[in-house]
Amino acid sequence: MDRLLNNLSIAIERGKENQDSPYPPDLKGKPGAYEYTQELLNIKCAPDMILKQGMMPRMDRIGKKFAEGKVFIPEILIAAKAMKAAMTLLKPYFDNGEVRRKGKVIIGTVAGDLHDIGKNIVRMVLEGDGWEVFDLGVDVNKEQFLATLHEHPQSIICMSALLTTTMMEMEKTVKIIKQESPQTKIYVGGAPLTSNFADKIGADGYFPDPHSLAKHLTKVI
Ligand code: B12
Repeated sequence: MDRLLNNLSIAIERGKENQDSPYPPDLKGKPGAYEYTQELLNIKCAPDMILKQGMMPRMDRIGKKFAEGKVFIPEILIAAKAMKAAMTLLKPYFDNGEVRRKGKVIIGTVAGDLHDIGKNIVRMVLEGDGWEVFDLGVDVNKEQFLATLHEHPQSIICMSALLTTTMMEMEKTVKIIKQESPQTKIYVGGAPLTSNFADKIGADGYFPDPHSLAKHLTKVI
């Protein structure tokens, strides 16, 4: 079992999705994250153990390296893709409550803004870190954030903005959410943002990258 868990974590770090995936070339034809996860489930390894020991540590390592500038966006996206392939097999166990998630996160790029590359990375890293994430996509207005919060009242909200003009939309969204639900935590990110800006608009924090957000969330839950 340990060998399979280790192989799974290597497949995730190296971005080997499944046996058919051509990348990385030196692992061509070899099993990937999907097959190792299936094998682990076949030998009755607990889904929770697969997530916590086979998947999360390596995603965490990649997140750290990314924050330190030692790996770049393609590596994160490739690893997240492998993680996603493996997660399709674990999803039924999450859905039936056999594996506990850390909590719920609602994420979106704010109204008027179509940039979603960074937001998608944040989503993938949080999913990989054990959160259930509701991704509302791009151009999300305050009413959409609020409506989803009504559906999932215990959620944390994460907003992304890449344009100086749409940063202002964040302010309006934070205001309306905090008016209705002052206890809801709201975190913001995106290249033009700063901690000062987050304070000014009443958000609970700004994080420059998904890893620092994930680390913070794990501390506060
Ligand atoms: C790719 C891109 C586009 C693509 C977007 C494709 C897509 N699907 O996202 C397209 C071509 C569509 C586009 C369009 C436009 N763009 Co553009 N775009 C960029 C570009 C080159 C890269 C952005 C990016 O993806 N970066 C990589 C990601 C990974 O980084 P990131 O988004 O910052 O995310 C990281 C962190 O910020 C953080 N993060 C992000 N969100 C969140 C959220 C939370 C909660 C947390 C914790 C962290 C976090 O984590 C991520 C990973 O570390 C930037 C320039 C640049 N170098 O940044 C310009 C840029 C953002 N665009 C710009 C502009 C002006 C536009 C347009 C208005 C251009 C035009 N005239 O049409 C339109 C606007 C469209 C719209 N309404 O949104 C300007 C913004 C200037 C400003 N100050 O407002 C920039 C800075 C370019 C420039 N130098 O002028 N763009």
